[in-house]
Amino acid sequence: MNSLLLDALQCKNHARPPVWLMRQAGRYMPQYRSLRSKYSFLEMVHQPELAVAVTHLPLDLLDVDAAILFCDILVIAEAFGLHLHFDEGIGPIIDNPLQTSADIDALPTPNAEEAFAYVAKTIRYLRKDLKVPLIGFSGAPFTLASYMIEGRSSKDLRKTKQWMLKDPESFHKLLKRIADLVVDYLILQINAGAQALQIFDSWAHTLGYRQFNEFSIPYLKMIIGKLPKGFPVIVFCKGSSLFASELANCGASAISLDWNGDIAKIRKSLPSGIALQGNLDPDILYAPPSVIQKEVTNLLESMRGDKGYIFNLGHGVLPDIPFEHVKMLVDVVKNFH
Ligand code: 1CP
Repeated sequence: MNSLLLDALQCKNHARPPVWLMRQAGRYMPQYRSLRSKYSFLEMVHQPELAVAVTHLPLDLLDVDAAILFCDILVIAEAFGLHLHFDEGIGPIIDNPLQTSADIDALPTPNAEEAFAYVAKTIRYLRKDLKVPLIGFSGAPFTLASYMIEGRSSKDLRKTKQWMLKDPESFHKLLKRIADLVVDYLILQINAGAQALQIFDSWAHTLGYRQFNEFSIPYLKMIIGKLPKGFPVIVFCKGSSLFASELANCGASAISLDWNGDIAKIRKSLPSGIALQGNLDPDILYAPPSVIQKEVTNLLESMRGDKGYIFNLGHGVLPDIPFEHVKMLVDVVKNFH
């Protein structure tokens, strides 16, 4: 059993850093595209046999040090009865986004065991033969609320921020409703066999410092506080280089850093005992192999000897990155001495 990731999450890894990548299973892989030509994205998420097969792709093709459950953060919105689909070239679309505080009051209280039985099944199948740790995950309340309000990807979250600023009370009510379901969902994943969890507050970087501390951090804290004590949790947001010290106080074992900050410098500013994951600019993977090799090596050198360092990108692998470039990145990390 490869325990590099779990060791690093405890800041006890004496070997080379573990490597896995956000969106390691995705469209940049010819094998993923081939499966995707037969099934919709949500079919692949909902059918445990398919989700297991896709989770395995990066293990078989890249030999990364961790598996991440193949699913999506937006299954939480779906469980709340919102009608979710993924359209070619657009991404996620919710046909009935939240528009008024009455819509929040009308949300059902989903039973996680029923709503996510397919996720538990996928995790149980995976754990039967995985040789690397399995990471489960969820979106964080602020990011999930933003999709539930915007109804699709948005760069500035204008509707969400207007709602948050005009009617903070009902916005908090929504965040709390989401947080409660996220807790049940993550506990279901732990009980099914997830060995670490990552919480994605991807769009929290749209918030200013005070709003981040009001609308993101308390919910991360609340969620992590309700998980079994000491269970390894990684928190990610874009903006994490800026908000690292706040994130270090929310009870997580690790912070996944975006690519804007100098990870070694950030390491020095944080209390000991917190692991750090990241933070190569995902666009570096467009560069020629010699540049990728140099950038990956520089990052590894800057964290040399750090017992709590996990190699990853600062955000997900982009769909049009050449597969061989990703393979090379993983090989460079695995051959680092
Ligand atoms: O068309 C396709 O084939 C689907 C592409 C795809 C994939 C492979 C989507 C649509 N989601 C996923 C899988 C996924 N999403 C994983 C699986 C495991 C892995 O990493 O290999 C994970 C962890 C996610 C998480 C996720 N989904 C996030 C958080 C991470 C991040 O990127 O910030 C977000 C924001 C989503 C929403 C989402 N899902 C898919 C799209 C296109 C989007 C929208 C992204 C956006 O708004 O820009």
